[in-house]
Amino acid sequence: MKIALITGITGQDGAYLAELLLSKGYEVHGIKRRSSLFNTQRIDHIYEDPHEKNIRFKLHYGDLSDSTNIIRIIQEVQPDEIYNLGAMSHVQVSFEEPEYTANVDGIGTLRILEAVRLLGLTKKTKIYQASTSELYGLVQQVPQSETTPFYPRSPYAVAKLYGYWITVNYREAYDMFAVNGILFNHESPLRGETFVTRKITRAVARIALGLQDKVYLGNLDAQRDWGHAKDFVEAMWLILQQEVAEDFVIATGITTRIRDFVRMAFAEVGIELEFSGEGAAEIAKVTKCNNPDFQIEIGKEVVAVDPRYFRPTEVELLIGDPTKSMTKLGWKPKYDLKALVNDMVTADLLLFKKDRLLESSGHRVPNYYE
Ligand code: NDP
Ligand code: GDR
Repeated sequence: MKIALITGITGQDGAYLAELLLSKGYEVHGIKRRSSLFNTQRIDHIYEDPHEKNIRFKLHYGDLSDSTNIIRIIQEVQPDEIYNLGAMSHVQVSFEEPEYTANVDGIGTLRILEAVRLLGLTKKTKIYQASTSELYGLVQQVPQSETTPFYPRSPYAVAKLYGYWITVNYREAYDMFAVNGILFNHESPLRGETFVTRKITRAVARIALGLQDKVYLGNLDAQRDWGHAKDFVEAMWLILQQEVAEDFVIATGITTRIRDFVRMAFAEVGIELEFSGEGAAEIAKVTKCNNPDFQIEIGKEVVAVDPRYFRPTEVELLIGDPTKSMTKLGWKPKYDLKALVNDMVTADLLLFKKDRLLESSGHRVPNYYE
C-alpha cells in the first residue's frame, strides 16, 4: 500500500485529493492546523476513528511554519508521496500578511524538501509542490506554458516563486523527485468563500432565495482560466506517477472575464442581468427572471463594484496552455465552465435553502457579504 502525506488537507484541493488517493488504495496522512473551532468540514465524510484498527486516513497536528514538526511527521509517516498543498492561498490577503505568507508559502516548501533530505528519504519520497499560474503575473505572453517567463504581482506569488525554484533546485542538486504543478484557477463547491467564484455562487443562491440584496465585487475585467478542482487533483496524482520528474502546467486553455462568470452564475437560477457604468461605478440590474420559484424584482440592482476589492497590483489575464499535460500525462478535464458553474450554484442553493428554513422559523441567519 502506498503512503501519501498531504499538507493543506483541510483545504479545497486537500479534500478532493485525499478522496482520490483513498479510492486508489493509498494510506493517506494529512496535516491539519490547530484551530479554536473544528476545521475539518471538508474531510469529515472520509474521517476514520483513530481508535479503530487498520484505518487508512490519519490526521496529524502541524504547521508549515514549524520545521521540527514537519521533520517529526515525515519521519513518522515515511511517505512515498508528499503533496505540499498547505498555503496562505488568498492573493489579496497576502498584501496584508506578506511576511506570514512568505514564511508559509515560500520557506514552508523548503522545510518539506529539507526534511526529506535530512531524513535520507530522497530516493523514496516523491514531492509535489502546489505552484500557481499567479507566477506569470504581469502578462508577458499568452497562452502561458511551462516556458513562459514569470513576473509575480503579489506577496503570495513572490512566495510561491521561491517555492517553485527551491523545488527545481532540490531536484537538480540532490536528484530528488520534486516537481511543480503550475495549476491555473480551479474551483468547486468546496472553494473557500472569499475567492471570487464562490463569493458569486453563494451570492446568487442567497439573492435568488431572498436572503441577500446584492453582492459587491472588485475588478470585473480580470480574466481567469477556470477548471474544476476534482479534475485538477487527478493531474497532481498523475504528475507524481511519471518516470521522469518534470513540471507541468494544468489548465483548461479557456479564459473568461469575472463579469461573464457573474452572468453565467445568475443564468443558472434563471436570472438575466444587464451591466452598466464603468470601473468603480459599474452595476448590474435584473432584466428578466425565468424561474417562478424566485421572486425577484425586475430592475433590482444585484451587483455593484466596491474598490476595496481592487488589488494594489493585479493579474489581468490568465490563459494556460495544457498541451504538455494533455500529451504526456494523458490528462483531460471532465468539467467545462458551464458544468462547473452549475455544480457550484446547485450546491449553494441547497446550502442556503437550509438558512431560509431557519430564518422562516425565527432563527437569526448571519449575512455573509465578504
Ligand atoms: P485552500 O486555501 O482551500 O487550502 C489551503 C490549505 O492550507 C488549508 O488546509 C489550510 O488550513 C492550510 N494551511 C494554511 N496555512 C497553513 C500553515 N501555516 N501550515 C499548514 N497548513 C496551512 O487552498 P486550495 O485548496 O485552493 O489550494 C491548495 C494549494 O494549491 C495552495 O497551496 C494554493 O496556493 C495552491 N493553488 C491553488 C489554486 C486554486 O485555484 N485553488 C491554483 C494554483 C495553486 P486551514 O484549513 O486550517 O486554513
Ligand atoms: P486569484 O483568485 O487571485 O486568481 O487566486 P480570486 O478568486 O481571489 O480572484 C480572481 C480574480 O477576481 C477578481 N475579483 C475578486 N476577487 C475576490 N477574491 N473577491 C472579489 O470580490 C473580487 N472581485 C473581482 C480578482 O481581482 C482577481 O483578478 C486564486 C487562488 O486560489 C490562488 O491560491 C491561486 O494560486 C490562483 O487562484 C491560481
